[in-house]
Amino acid sequence: MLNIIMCGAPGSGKGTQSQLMVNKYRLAHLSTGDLLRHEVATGSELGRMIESYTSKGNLIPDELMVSILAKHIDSLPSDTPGLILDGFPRTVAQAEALEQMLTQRGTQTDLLIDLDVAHDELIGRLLNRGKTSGRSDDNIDTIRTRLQVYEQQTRPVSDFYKKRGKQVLINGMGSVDDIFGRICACVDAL
Ligand code: B4P
Repeated sequence: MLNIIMCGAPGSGKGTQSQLMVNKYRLAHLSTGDLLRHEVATGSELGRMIESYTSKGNLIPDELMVSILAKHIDSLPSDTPGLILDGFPRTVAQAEALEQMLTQRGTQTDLLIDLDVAHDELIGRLLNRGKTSGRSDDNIDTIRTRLQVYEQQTRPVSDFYKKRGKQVLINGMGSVDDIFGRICACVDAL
C-alpha cells in the first residue's frame, strides 16, 4: 500500500491537491473535514456536537476523531492500493493512533506532504472560499483561531514524521498545477 498524509495550515490546499492525487494514483481519499461536514449535514446529535467545535475553529476531540476515521478505514475494500489522508492526523496523539491502526493492518505511512503557504495568502484563500462555501468556519474570527490551533497542535505532527525521515516540505504557493507537479515529483521518487 502507498499511504500519504496531506498536511498544512487551513487553506493550504490539502483538499485541492488530494483530489488531484486521487485521480492520478487511484488511492482512497479520506478527508476528515469532509467526513465531519457530512455528519453535520445529517442533523444528527453527533453532527451538532461536531459543529460546536468546528464552527469555532477548534479541533474535535482526538478520541472521537480517531474512532470516526478507524470506522472508515475498516470499511475500505481489502484490495485498496493505498490512502490519501487529507487533514488527518492533526495532533500528535492522532498520529500515534494512526500508526498503530496502520501497523495492525500490516502497513504504515510512507510520506507526509507539508504544504507551505504564506499566512496572508491562507487568509485570502479562506475568505475567498467563504464567499461561496457556506461553511460556518470560513469567517475571519474563526480563521484566526484555526491558524492558531494549527500552529499549536498540528505543526508538531509534521515534526513527528520529519524525525522519522518521512516528511517533505512543499512550496504551496503558485498555481494548483505547479504545486501538483512538485508533489508528484516527490511521490514518484518513493
Ligand atoms: P478541512 O476540511 O480539512 O479544511 P481546511 O484545512 O480548511 O482546508 P484545505 O487545506 O483542505 O484547503 P482547500 O484545498 O479547500 O477542516 C475543516 C475543520 O474540520 C477543521 O478546522 C477542524 O475543526 C475539523 N477537523 C478536520 N480534520 C480534523 C481532525 N483530524 N481532528 C480534529 N478536527 C478536525 O483550499 C482552500 C481554498 O484555497 C479553496 O477555495 C481552494 O480553491 C483555494 N486554493 C487551493 N489551492 C490554491 C492555489 N494554489 N492558489 C489559489 N487558491 C487555491
